[in-house]
Amino acid sequence: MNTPKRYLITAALPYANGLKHIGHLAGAYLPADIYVRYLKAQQRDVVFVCGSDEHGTAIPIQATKEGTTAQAIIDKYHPIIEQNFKDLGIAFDIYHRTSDPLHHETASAFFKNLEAKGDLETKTSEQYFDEAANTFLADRYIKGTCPSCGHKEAYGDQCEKCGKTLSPEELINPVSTLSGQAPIKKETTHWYLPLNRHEDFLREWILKEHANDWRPAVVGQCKSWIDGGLQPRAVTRDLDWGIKVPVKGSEGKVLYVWFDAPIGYISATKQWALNNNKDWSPYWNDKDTKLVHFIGKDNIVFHCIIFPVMLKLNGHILPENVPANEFMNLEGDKMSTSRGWSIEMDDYINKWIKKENGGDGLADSLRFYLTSIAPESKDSEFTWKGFQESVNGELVSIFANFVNRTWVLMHKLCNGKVPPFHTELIAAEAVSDNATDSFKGMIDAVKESKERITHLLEQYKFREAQFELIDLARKGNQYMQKQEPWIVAKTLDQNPDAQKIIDNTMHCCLQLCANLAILAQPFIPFTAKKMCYMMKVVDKMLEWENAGKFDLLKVGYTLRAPELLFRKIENEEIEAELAQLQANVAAKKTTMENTTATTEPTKDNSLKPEIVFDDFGKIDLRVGTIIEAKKVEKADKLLELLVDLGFEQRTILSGIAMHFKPEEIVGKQVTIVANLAPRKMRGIESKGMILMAEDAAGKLYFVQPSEAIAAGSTIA
Ligand code: B3M
Ligand code: ZN
Repeated sequence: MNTPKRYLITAALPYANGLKHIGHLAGAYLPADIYVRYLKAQQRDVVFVCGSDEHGTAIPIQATKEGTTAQAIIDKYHPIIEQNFKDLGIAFDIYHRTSDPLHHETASAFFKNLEAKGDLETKTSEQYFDEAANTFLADRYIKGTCPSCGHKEAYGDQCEKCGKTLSPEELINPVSTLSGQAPIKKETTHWYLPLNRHEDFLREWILKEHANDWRPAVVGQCKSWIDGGLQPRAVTRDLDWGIKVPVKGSEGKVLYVWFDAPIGYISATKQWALNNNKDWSPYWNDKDTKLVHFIGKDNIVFHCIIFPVMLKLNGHILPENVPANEFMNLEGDKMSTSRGWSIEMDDYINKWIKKENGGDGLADSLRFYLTSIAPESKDSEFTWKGFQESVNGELVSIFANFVNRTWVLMHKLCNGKVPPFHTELIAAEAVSDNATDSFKGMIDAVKESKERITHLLEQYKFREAQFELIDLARKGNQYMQKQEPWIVAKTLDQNPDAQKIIDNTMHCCLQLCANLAILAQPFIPFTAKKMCYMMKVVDKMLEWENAGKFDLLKVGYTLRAPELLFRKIENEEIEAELAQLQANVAAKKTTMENTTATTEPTKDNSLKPEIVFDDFGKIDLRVGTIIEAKKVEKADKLLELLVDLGFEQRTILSGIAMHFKPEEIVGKQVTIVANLAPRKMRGIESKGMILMAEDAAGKLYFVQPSEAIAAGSTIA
């Protein structure tokens, strides 16, 4: 694409149902902000939109937890999250909210247009209904036993124990969370977006046009969705919190949250335009606009498949890229607010930034570390030790150290002014392969760094781009170390050129600092601003086109005293954070399975006689979930198990009573020989067999899928 006329950059709208953690920050908001700051430094026409996602069942459910109303929940969390982003330098042009009337209007009009054009279908089906509460039940309002892991409190959309995505129909013994009663099935009509009609378009647009410029993981997820067969998606729900379906005869129904939320990007743009006396429409309708969605990987389908179909049907432009990030883990485990295993932005801000003067250096410290471990191509891991090493090692000892030495020496050896530079000495510089040997080498190094950083940012490779920045600061240190102006200063009496040599070195270091401020600005904006203050230049100097120039600071100009850019992170601070995390975990203990083998290797090589594929093909192996287990009377070795196979539950007897207590194994997934002829033992009919692994010491293990999957899944 040639340079677009304008950019519309979005970051996923966070649910306003609670505080957001640094994994969210690293996933969508920070990379989006870096990209936007870079584009703005290029003087491009950019609008950066975000806001609160205030619909969906997540909100009323949080309200029930906090004993308040849905409205009170969004009014509580929206401003906190908005302020948290500001404190961390995430500079949206607008932080809107989907409860705003402008959004309701926009989303309603969008739906009406698709409905009027025949782009939606209606379908009547049976759904769970709570007779006592006289309402249909959204997935989240139904609880029951997880068919995969046996967890008794699984929700109708997901089991929070094993993480499996569920539909309410899959729950065993479903009950309504509103009345506590078993729900009945009742007919209801909903609107559907028939994705199946758009398969050709999606294949062409994603799998052909964007096969190479989108991240492989994004294209891969889309491909498996498309190959899995696109189905009509319901875009309405029976719920009383959300945007009313704007069609007659749809009382009690609202737009599905994932239908209205992405339209929130459009409403936010409209509100921004109103606030700034601009026209919103070209940002969504003109082909010369580059639209980019920054999201986490759990939102890929919505942004790459469903929303683009909606956009196309409503006559809008499509995203040019959707640079979704993978997840960031924390100290060896998945980040999760509900389990207490996370660092909330709000917490970090209160503990680290607000407590000290100049604390915004610590906002940049967090930004810097998160970008240095950005999960751009695979999951990554935040550790407090890593944070300390990154800040102390790269920001303090390399970046800040170079700037600080430059300032101190400039005040000491050049009267606090930008020294002149003496061309005649530069012309006489020895030619060297090493950039850090000479003034000329350093100019080239800056130009090359700028080129590389620009290229990497254009490709959404923020982690590598930031690495280049630090590398340039490292070169600055090496250059200064080689020139040793403090040693040259000792020869001022003997060497008539000494001051000139010092001037040139310091001139070079100062111009390099100005360049570093420009290139650092997208990543560590508070620091870039502080450097402008020290240099007594206006923010305009930070424009990208200035990078690579070596006359940014005027000769003879008096500069301010150095500011503290970054401070060291102490061991005690890190230890306190780790202790805090452990305390949270102790409160909400999670069990982690030990997956490392501790047993002896087997020596048994007596394989059974060879079989052909057809022999094997006769065996029907399935994944089952043990939902009940008890001892069989007068049989020491036998357990009587009730196993869920998805399509049915059956009794299976297994000779494992000497190895497992019944209560230990409820919820476990096992491998079942499902077509084994039934057999009676102790008067009980056993229908199938459970496969067990046995180690050299005779200990038994279940044969399980690597992650919990739907009961009844086939094994072949
Ligand atoms: N609120 C889900 C999430 O926060 C959802 C994103 C909406 S983006 C339009 O992960
Ligand atoms: Zn489960």
